[in-house]
Amino acid sequence: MSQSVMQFFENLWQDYIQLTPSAAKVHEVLGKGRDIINDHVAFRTFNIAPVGLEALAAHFIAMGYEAKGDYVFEEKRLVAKHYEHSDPRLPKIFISELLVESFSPELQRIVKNLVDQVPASAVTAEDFLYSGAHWQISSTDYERLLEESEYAAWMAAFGFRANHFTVNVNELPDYDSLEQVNQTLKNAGFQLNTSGGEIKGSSDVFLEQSSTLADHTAVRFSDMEKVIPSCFYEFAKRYEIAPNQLYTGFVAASADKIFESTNAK
Ligand code: OOG
Ligand code: NI
Repeated sequence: MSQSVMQFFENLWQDYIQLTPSAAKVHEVLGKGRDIINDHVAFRTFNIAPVGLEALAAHFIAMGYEAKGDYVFEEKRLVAKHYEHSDPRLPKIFISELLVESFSPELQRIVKNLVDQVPASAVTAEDFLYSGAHWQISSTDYERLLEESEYAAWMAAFGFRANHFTVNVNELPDYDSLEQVNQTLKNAGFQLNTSGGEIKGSSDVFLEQSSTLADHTAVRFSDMEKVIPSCFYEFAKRYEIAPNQLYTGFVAASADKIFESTNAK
């Protein structure tokens, strides 16, 4: 018997806050004990079978989600899709995949070696989206990936799990603007991602976004332990595209900067 959608998101959240202790603190600071509604959850992967974007999406399609938007990130050599559920209480899902073939032969070799270690049965298992890394990687290979793609390095270290949850600022009592949310977070000691400015997007593109810089966590590589950036929290405020109809898509130019929330510097 498969787990309920509620149980799935609870398991996903528990895995995420283990790597991202500041997420629980974000909820305390912004929610003051009340429930926080999430706008979306984001996942990353490599475009290599059996772990391509569609293999991750299949889990959400099975829960009743539908594919909506397509996005291309030329410089980062990524593509992404977003998914929505007819139940408005369920978060949107943003899944990206790295176009591995467009990188150096060495990066391709390292990444293919990781993906080769993933059993096909793990990908369809109900815990796949919070199952982490199914491989061993050395810190030197991690550093090698980092030279070409921060995204590839993050995937190699952390594998399959939520990269970030996103507070739905429209549903947040006490806050009218994303500026106010950011100020509260900074007053509480959080560091925000300033790439592209603290607020990415505007009412002109119907979406404003900001994010914390990723927490740091100790990862056990095959040769040594290293403290590296893990996951972050995002904040999104949506604007109406028609009366009583909020924009539900993403904005590639803003997303391009949100990806950088897991950069080491
Ligand atoms: C995804 C970055 C894009 C958004 O909301 O635009 C994104 C990532 O960092 O994996 O989440
Ligand atoms: Ni996001």
